[in-house]
Amino acid sequence: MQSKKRYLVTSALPYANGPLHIGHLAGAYLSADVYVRYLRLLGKDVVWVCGSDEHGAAITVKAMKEGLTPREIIDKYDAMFRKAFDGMGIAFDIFHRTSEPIHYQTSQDFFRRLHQNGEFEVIENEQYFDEEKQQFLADRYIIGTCPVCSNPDAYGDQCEKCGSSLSPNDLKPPIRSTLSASNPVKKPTKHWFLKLDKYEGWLRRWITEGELENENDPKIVTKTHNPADWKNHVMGQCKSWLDGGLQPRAMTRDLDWGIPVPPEIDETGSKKLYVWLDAPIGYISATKQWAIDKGQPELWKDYWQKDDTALIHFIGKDNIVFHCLIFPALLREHGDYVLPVNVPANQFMNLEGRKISTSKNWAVWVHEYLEEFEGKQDVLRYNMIKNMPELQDSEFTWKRFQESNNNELVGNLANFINRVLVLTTKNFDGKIPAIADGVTVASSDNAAEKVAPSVELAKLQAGLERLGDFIEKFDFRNALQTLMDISTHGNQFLQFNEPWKTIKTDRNAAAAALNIGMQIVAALAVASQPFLPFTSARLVKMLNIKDLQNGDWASMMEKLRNGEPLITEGSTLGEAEHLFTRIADEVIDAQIKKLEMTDNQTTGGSQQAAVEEVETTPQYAPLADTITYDDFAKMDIRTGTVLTAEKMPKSDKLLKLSIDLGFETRTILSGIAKHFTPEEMVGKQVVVLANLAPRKMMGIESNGMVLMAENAEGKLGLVAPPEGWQNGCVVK
Ligand code: B3M
Ligand code: ZN
Repeated sequence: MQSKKRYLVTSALPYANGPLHIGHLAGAYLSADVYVRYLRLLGKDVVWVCGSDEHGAAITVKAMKEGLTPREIIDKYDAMFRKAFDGMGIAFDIFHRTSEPIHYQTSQDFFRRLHQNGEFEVIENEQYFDEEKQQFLADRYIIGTCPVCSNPDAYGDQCEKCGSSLSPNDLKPPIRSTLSASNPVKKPTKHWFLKLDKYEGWLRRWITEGELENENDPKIVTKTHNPADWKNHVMGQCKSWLDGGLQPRAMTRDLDWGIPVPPEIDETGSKKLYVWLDAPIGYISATKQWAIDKGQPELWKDYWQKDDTALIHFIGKDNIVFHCLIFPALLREHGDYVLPVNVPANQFMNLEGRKISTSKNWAVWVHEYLEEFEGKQDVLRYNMIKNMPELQDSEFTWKRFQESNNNELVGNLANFINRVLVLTTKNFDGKIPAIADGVTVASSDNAAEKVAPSVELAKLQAGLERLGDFIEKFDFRNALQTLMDISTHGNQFLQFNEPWKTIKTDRNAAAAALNIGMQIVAALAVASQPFLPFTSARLVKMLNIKDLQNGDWASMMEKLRNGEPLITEGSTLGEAEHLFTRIADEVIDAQIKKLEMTDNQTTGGSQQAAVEEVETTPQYAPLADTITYDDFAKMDIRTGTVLTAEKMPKSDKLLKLSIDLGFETRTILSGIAKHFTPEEMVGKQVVVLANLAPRKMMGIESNGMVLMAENAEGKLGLVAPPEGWQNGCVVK
């Protein structure tokens, strides 16, 4: 956990040019919501800001399309955002707007200060100009061929097909204007460029080593963060940008819509601030507004200017360079601002095998979900968190949505809670029963064993600690799994004790089992809140305990550490109701049909189109650092055949393989148990890194590594030698 005094959490400001879809939720919002809710329950000082991003060509393009003014567009989508976030229980401290006067002022002041500090270089260069429309073209208005994936319809700022960030000069011909049918020409224009190249040195040291030199005295170095805490794909993108060499970057644009460059700096009066300059400053103006609303207008400074603040940016992977390089450079060169301690960017969530696409209407829209699945916000939240694209792109499918609702939320969580509550209500008059002498648990050989209640409470404590650790590491998927494991344990405990039977034969035993069951339910009421806040609130009512407050997680852990119960005997329960209900096939089929219909309208409905899109839009891991041939030649890679394969006891990841390398037989432990059964592996030809230093895992020495290819979904495939090749051949 960050040992900082206070937290400032930001979520990417969504462009107010379209409604929210599940990809947004899974990216920068639900992740931050889980994190912030948890911090609040720990009693931490945290402010979470967000707002609408209302400038840039993203807005004007949409306005043109809908035949509305930019103002009408931003008002429309800003209002929709507020409703959708609110409906999903995404609880920012403030949701602001970049069209607010306080934001104009903050952004212009920021620009002025950078100008005074001499951080800009005014450069005249050639830019695309639409002669028919008599205007310079924003990057978004220029279309050409993507240099990375050859998509012929890439925009001048980004290719929506492969996600690469681009600039107009990267595009290959034919270059087109979206404003008219004409081909744009290049014309000189003048802009203010941030000297990013000058900051490369400190940016690299800061990001990759977590060290920041004092600007006046380079001998004074501050430790800022542990680089190992940053996600690999985030670090990888930063390094590849740094290795590519940073270039000066224009911070102004020739546009009608946007924040004017301060008039005393731009004598033409026509230049606007680059949207990627003003948008992240939106985090600052949002914090200012939050402080004003709180009646303490100076309070924002604590969060932005004091070193004991942990600033954390939640974003999607397409925004990494702006949050890890450009905005930090702006903050530091402006002076008086903290830098982020982490930027836990998520990757993208796909939908039913294809990239989510607003323009093609291939999406699950949050406002529609809220209408069609009334009261089921937590089902979507559960699904999104379970499939959060934390390290890799992930996928949402309606079938899996249904399965996880029916099997996990109904079958596990709701079932456990309902059984405990109903049995207690029925047999103990709705009051938490007492434990007379110990509780019965399963011993290691599954026999009944009587233990002190504190033994069960200690298990609960350990589970909750594990859960919290996962959240602190931004590993929300495993955190959610741990929550469900606690519920699974509760079900197993009930099943073992069978209080519905013992109530007739041994009332004390039934009482003890239900008391422990209630402790687990009480823990779930708190621990589910970051993930399933609506469920948690209902559970609180059913338990008849007071509404959750900041710090409740901390006091829960304190009680457990002291061996005290979370809910005391004799307290009266509220009324039990079902927390989740099954979702029928028809409901799911209707959603799938709805998607197929948009598909028909936009692509002519061919299944082939769907397949093609997946196949042509793979996501690539960032390229590793360059090595020399000598580095490569150090590796001794051989062909081999798997002779035996078995599961390692107590491990769900490892398979123990014996592999014939021709000249000898090796034992290798391979982390592939989730991908291959032992039976599948026996007889397979494989490629082995044969001179890897031996490593002991779970008491067994592993001698080498079996090579695998990993695809975008995280699936592993064997790398195989040509069929029938003998074992022991050198791969080079
Ligand atoms: N509006 C891009 C996006 O919506 C952009 C984020 C701004 S964060 C300061 O993905
Ligand atoms: Zn591309």
